[in-house]
Amino acid sequence: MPDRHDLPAGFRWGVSTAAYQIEGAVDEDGRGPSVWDAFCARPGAVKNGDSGRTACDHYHRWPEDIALMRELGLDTYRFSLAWTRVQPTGRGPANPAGLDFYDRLVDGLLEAGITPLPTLFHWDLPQALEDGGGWLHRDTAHRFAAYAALAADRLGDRVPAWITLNEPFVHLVYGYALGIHAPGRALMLDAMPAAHHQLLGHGLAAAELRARGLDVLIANNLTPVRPATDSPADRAAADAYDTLHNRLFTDPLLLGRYPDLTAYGLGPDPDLGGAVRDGDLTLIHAPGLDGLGVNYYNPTRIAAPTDPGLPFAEAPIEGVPRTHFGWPVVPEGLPELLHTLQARYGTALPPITITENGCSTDAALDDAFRIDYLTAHLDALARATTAGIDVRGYCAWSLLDNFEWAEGYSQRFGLVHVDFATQQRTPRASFAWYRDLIAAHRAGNQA
Ligand code: IFM
Repeated sequence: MPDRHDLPAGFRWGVSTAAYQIEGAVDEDGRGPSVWDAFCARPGAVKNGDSGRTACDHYHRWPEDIALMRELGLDTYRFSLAWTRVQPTGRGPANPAGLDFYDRLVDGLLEAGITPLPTLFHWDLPQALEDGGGWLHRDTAHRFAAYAALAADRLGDRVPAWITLNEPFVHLVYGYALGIHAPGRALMLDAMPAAHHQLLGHGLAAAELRARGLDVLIANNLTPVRPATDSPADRAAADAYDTLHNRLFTDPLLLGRYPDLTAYGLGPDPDLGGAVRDGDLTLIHAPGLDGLGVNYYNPTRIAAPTDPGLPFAEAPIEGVPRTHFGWPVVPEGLPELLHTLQARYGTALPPITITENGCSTDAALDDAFRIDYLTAHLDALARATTAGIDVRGYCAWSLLDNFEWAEGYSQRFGLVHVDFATQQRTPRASFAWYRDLIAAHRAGNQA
């Protein structure tokens, strides 16, 4: 049975983070407010009233964090740029001091032998753009492309590949449909224009990146969807959920069309609340993708709806371990998902990078749970690559304990423990495990 040591030669090892979750320094060097600054200020929005105001203070401690990455022996560091450092209001000329930070970070990474893999948007929209409608408003897509161009102009000489958006599905549903993430809008299906405008922003930004000779990826949260039973009603509900979670973003990107959203009352050829205009799907599809980022955490079990407003209901997954967050641990869901993508998209599927995978644990340094979690997922991934799925790399979520959005600092995903009172970083047992795995895999492939 293949295991993690059988991942292909040249496989690239990494970790992932995101700007608002680690940087802190929200008022420094001209950074403007983002939707997450505003959301955290709303009473009751984030557990314990936490915010990313200081987070891991990575803005000042990045040399120490790069030293940790160097010790891990990483090939890749996936991080995100805070749009409001580059453009404090989301429009207009670049703020040089904001770009200087990423310039230093990129140089530091390269000096440590680590390839920077930036994400342009990991949910921290400039508040000024949100005030004008945010992703519900078409102009935000054009603003995003202009920001991408500014970032690429400054960093593109050293950064070969860029991820446009992180998890547009989660941003759509949590941020615009349910309101449990910033910007905190609870619009349910009226949120659909925010799906289309994110994709349009991706397409326009991708064209800017391509014009500069840069590679383009997008990262989404994907999940294998399992019907709760074999009944026709549960299977239909699972199909409906799969369409929303997995196909709403991936079909336009890879096939140039939206999936049939009849189950949501939006029709077989949906215009997403009137947002889709002639030529948009070409703009989204035409730039092509050099890679698909897959963020995998768990499968989803779906039953027939109990709430008449939605065509599905989530059912619990029983009999498996659970992370500190309560998420089910199902490593075989990862190859299941990758085989589904392969079957669904065939030759349209670009090479895959696992851009996030990991678990939250308690604060302990001895995180055997995380080691078991990562081992099982990487073993499962190796079964998929051995079966012919083209996966080029893996980024563990996350390097550091960090600000876990609405959960504040209560969920710790780090290979490295962070004491948020002192900012002391202490590598956990999983850190040494990951370092040794990377070294062993590399040595095995050099032999
Ligand atoms: O922390 C998040 C990250 O920002 C996006 N993907 C899932 C992670 C864990 O919830």
